[in-house]
Amino acid sequence: MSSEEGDKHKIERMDVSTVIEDITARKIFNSRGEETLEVDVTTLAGFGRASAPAGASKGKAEVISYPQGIVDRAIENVANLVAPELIGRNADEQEEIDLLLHEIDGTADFRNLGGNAAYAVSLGTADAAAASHGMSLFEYLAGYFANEIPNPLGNVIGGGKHAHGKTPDIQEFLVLPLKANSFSEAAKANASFHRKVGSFLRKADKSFTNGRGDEGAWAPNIGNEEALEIMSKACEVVSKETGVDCRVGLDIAASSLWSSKEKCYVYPRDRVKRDSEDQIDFISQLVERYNLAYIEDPFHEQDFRSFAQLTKMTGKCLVCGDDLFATNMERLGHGIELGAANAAIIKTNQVGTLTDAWKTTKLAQKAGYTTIMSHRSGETTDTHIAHLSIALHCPIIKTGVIGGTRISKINELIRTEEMLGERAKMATLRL
Ligand code: 2PG
Ligand code: MG
Repeated sequence: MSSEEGDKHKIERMDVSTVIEDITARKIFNSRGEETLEVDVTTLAGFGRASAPAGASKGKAEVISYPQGIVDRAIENVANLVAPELIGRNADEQEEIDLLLHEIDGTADFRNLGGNAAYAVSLGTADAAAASHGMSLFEYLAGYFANEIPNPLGNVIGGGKHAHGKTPDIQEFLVLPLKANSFSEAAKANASFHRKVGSFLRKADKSFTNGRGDEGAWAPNIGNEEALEIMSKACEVVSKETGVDCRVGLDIAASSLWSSKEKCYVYPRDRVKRDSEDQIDFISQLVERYNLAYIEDPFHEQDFRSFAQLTKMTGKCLVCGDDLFATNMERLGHGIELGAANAAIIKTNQVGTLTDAWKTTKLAQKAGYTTIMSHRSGETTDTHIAHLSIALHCPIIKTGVIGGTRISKINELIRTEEMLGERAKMATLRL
């Protein structure tokens, strides 16, 4: 765009309260103590702020978080490239702002600007626009009738890349409370579940020190099946105690286990290697034996066909792509064609902007996929994904059970439920 056209564009919007007056980026820290970036967006009538999360088990198709891996470079880019372009524009025009971020970057994977810079600017802008209108983020994005609260999918036992030492090979053992009357009730069931599993672990291993992994999940010295037995037992007990039907889910994060050299999945803790066929058998048996409600990334991120095979075999269980789709429309489109899954993880920082995440979510929902708004293993106390889960009509939010950076999202949904009052409704799941 020529500078003349740009100025005209800016002037036309000068009388609006959502005109962007300032954009500032700074370095802060995430829950792992790693450097991350936070962006402030100031409009004439409001202020917005967003900080970027970070993955430990990242999909290869994700955008590049930072130019050459350097957070400072992304901060400089916001100051030198983004702010001059965006100041004077209207924060209400999300799609236009996000398109500009793509233009400024000029690559398909945000390698110049940094995907996390794009993320924080994109979300910070939406946050500022909402504040300028005196609205909460989800209402600003989706309107008055957005009233469905997601079901919380919570990490209870962790292993893989989220914990170290002799923890299970599978990255996440999750609980999904079904048929709760309210979000508060579901969150309470998850917290009881986490506590109960802690007490079972202490009984099973006297030397267990209450250690936890990146997302607040217990990080015990046990194998995969032992962890599943404990999860199952907790389901029985907690479902009875709370009246909420608790079910088990898994994030295998299988790309972390896949050895492209050996062409098999290597489970170091369990001392087992499984080729693709063995992996399909193993996973489908787990689904049946433990009545799993949810299975994420059971195969490595290039194996769309095994995903499709499992999806056909497992009936109602949600077979979900995270690293597989990387919130990327093209990859999801390919998956839909092949029938690779029936659920998709939505992580905005895997694609960079809110508009991109929104488009991928719509595509998934149009194909009948269950969409799951998700945190990353490295988080800040930001609460935006709580709002995005409602605004993008995701019936599930995956955001941990305990720990400050997880509870911040849970508590925001409790406040939102209270604010919606009688209009609040738990999203229904076909499970
Ligand atoms: C995942 C996520 C979040 P990470 O694999 O689903 O639980 O982990 O952010 O490390 O990719
Ligand atoms: Mg995952």
